[in-house]
Parts: sequence; structure tokens; C-alpha cells
Amino acid sequence: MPFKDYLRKRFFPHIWCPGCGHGIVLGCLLRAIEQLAIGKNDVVMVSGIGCSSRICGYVDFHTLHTLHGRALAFATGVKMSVPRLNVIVPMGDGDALAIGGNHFIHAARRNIAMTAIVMNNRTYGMTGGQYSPLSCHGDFATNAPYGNIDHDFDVVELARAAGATFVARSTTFHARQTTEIIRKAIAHPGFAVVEVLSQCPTYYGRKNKQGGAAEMMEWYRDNTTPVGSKAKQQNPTLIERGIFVQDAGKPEYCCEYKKLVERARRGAS
Ligand SMILES: Cc1ncc(C[n+]2csc(CCOP(=O)(O)OP(=O)(O)O)c2C)c(N)n1
Ligand code: SF4
Repeated sequence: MPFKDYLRKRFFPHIWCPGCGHGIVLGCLLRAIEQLAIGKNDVVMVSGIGCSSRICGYVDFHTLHTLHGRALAFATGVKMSVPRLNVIVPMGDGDALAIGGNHFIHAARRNIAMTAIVMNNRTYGMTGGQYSPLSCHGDFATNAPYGNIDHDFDVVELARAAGATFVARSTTFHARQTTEIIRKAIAHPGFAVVEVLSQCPTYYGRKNKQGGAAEMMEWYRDNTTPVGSKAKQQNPTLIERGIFVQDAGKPEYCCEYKKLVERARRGAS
């Protein structure tokens, strides 16, 4: 099915600002699903609240637009009820790692098969540009007019340490790579985390004098490098992108739960 048929056209025009990166992520996600030839009825998309979470409203899958920070908890319930479904959870950096941080690490720890996409614009876009746990030290935000004194999480390292079995990073500039990574993440039989650096020109870009959307995407081009490249050794400030973890060996949570139920039914301990 052409990816355009996955859209709920009646909900357009979308709410995103001109130049917002989230629409690029939506395009990559739909192309990935198209390449995997997954039918509309076999995808459940679950989101919280935020500009990024609005993706859920625009796709013609089964969708749940839930509470801020709680998308992974709802998604866990859906996946455990019907494990054959492809569960995809698009989240903002605030949604995933501030209010939703606990759900994030525990979903990773359990290795439940779903795809968590963290659309990292380093700010709370929907509520007016406050700093998030992914805003960098020294970044400016609506509520950090003298600079943010917190340090940011590294999503890749956090997901890896928490036990996620597929961990990757890309950017909206690298749309083809993002599509390919999301395709692999959806096909992965465990908890998959894909961080996508996604520009918010309206708040993060403006507050941090990064220019418009085009300049912000050029920054992604110039300040990232493929994982394991020599460029990173020469310039440690470069952000690596690519697949960092891909491990199909760890038991998946729904499979373990099914075995547990069978053991209980047999009366075995
Ligand atoms: C329980 C709760 N707390 C706070 C909010 C307000 N709120 C809505 S979206 C949001 C943050 C959005 O930022 P992010 O998740 O990074 O997504 P973005 O809008 O940047 O894509 C907040 C704090 C809420 N809706 N519910
Ligand atoms: S406020 Fe930022 S994140 Fe939200 S739609 Fe506008 S550009 Fe995108």
C-alpha cells in the first residue's frame, strides 16, 4: 500500500509549525511501514502528549492518544493483550525521558517488543519551549533565560544500559537513514529505541540562535558522523548516528509471559 494511504487525510492540515522536524519523522515512519508491507490493521500507534505525539492523529492505524509520559505504559498493555500487533510509540524528549523516564527504562529492561521513537528537539515544544532532560548544558529555553545548568541524558547510552536490544540514532537531515533504521527497529523482536534529532525552529532554534529549519538541519549534517567513524576520534564533539545495539538473543517479554501462563496452567512451578 502506498504510504500516503496510511494517512488520515481528514485531519489535515497538521498543527506543526513550518519547518518542524516532526513531519519528516512521520514521512520516514510511513515509508518504513510501507517497505515492510504491514497492513493498517496490524499496526497500533500509541502516543502521549506533545507536538511529536500528534503523529498519532494523522495515521490511519489503530491509534491511542493517551496521557503525557504514559504512552509506553498503555503500549505495554496493548502489546501484552495482542502480541502479534506491531506497536509503535512516537514520543517527544520530554514525554519519553522527563515525565515518562521511568516507563522508558522499565520497558527497556523488560525487552517488550515495540518500537519507541524519541523525537529529540531538546525542548518542550507544545508548551512553549521549556528545557527538557535532553536540553544541553548551557542551552537557552523559555524557563532558562540565563542558560540551562542541568546536563542532558544520552538517549543511546541510557537505553543501552537499561537493556534495550535495538538502539539507534539518526536525524531529520538523514531521512533515508532514518527510514532504514525505523524499518529495522519495527522488524526487531525486542524493545527498540530510535532517537531522531528533530528540529524545533520555533522555540529551540529561536532561543539558541540556530537559525531556521534549513540551518538547523545543516547543523545535524555537519555535527553528526556515522557510528565508529574516524571523524569521531578526531573530533569527540561529533554526535554519532547509526545502529549502536542490535541483539536478538535476549528473551522477549510477551514470549516469557506466555511461557509463564503455560507453566501456571500445567501447575508446574
Ligand atoms: C501530566 C501532564 N503534565 C504536563 C503536561 C503539559 N505538557 C504537554 S506536552 C508537554 C511537553 C512536550 O514536550 P515533548 O514531549 O518534548 O514534545 P514536543 O512538543 O517537543 O514534540 C507538557 C509538559 C500534560 N499535558 N500532562
Ligand atoms: S513548537 Fe516546535 S516542536 Fe512544536 S510544532 Fe512548532 S516547531 Fe514543531
